[in-house]
Amino acid sequence: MSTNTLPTPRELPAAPVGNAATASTVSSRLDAMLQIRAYEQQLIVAASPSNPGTCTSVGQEACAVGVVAALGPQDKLLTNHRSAGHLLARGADPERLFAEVLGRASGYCGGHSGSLHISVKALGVVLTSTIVGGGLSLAPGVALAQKLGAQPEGITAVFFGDGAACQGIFHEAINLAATWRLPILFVCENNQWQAYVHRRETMPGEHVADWVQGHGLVAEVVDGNDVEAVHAAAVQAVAAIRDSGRPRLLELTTYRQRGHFEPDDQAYVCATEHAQWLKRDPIQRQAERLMLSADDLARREAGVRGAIEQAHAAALAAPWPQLA
Ligand SMILES: Cc1ncc(C[n+]2csc(CCOP(=O)(O)OP(=O)(O)O)c2C)c(N)n1
Ligand SMILES: [Mg+2]
Repeated sequence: MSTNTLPTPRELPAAPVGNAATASTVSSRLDAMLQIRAYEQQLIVAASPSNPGTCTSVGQEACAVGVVAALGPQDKLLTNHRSAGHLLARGADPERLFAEVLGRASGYCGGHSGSLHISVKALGVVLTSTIVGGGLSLAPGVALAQKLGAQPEGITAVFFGDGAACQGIFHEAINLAATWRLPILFVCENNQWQAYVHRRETMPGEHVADWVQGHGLVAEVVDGNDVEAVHAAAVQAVAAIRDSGRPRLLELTTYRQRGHFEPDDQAYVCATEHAQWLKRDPIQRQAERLMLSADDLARREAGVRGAIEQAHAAALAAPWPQLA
């Protein structure tokens, strides 16, 4: 982890052991990632066949858990089409998320959103945007409202992908945030893929963080598959934004383990690169940090999976919305 130094994913160091986090927070962050993984696996296996199109964040759970845990209740959050992890990390109820995806009345948006447009006012989740860069277009407005309104102590966190960063709106949002001194945490989950296109084909270098220095933003590249590294960087960035009122960018280097959406056979993916990234799985690394045996991890996974299966079953039994 270093400011604006740009290691390639394969050069990133192994997860540090014995950092400032206590064993119980390390353990609870593992559980939070397991919950996201179990929720998305349940969607893949049980929900997606009849509701195709879901975009999962399998392999990117550390980004969601590490960043969202650094935010306070007064902060706002905007997310993109891979939003389940961000929502669950923010405390969303898996049953209501399933209900939303399944079009049930008890879903967070009354079943009208599906997975791609969820907002949860009570959690400060302003928007899930399926329009790539949609969150970036709105984040300056949300942060300006916070700054001028009743929440001057709040900040806005906006999650977006490397593909969104290749759009013009990214540069507009960064420009406005820097010029107007808006309290925004830009979180780029650089997962190497932009739908079916590898980021090598659309980016001049490996990292988005390089592009914002001209606007005077502090930008940091972090190992996005190490939840403790992500969390430490996010805590620091959030504190600096609150203190200075100025925006910052975190670029989380990670990998989309599954396809663009479900189903997707990933025939276009390089098997070697995919295999290398599987070895950097964020859940596995956190389990290693806790020195869990394979059996211990399997037991924890099973416990989380049981709760997720129950949530899915309850959502399936929930009523459909009334037609107006
Ligand atoms: C404005 C716009 N253009 C294209 C699309 C189709 N599309 C959906 S996701 C996506 C890739 C986005 O890549 P990235 O921002 O890196 O996010 P990731 O899917 O990797 O999480 C594309 C091209 C869209 N939804 N909106
Ligand atoms: Mg991407």
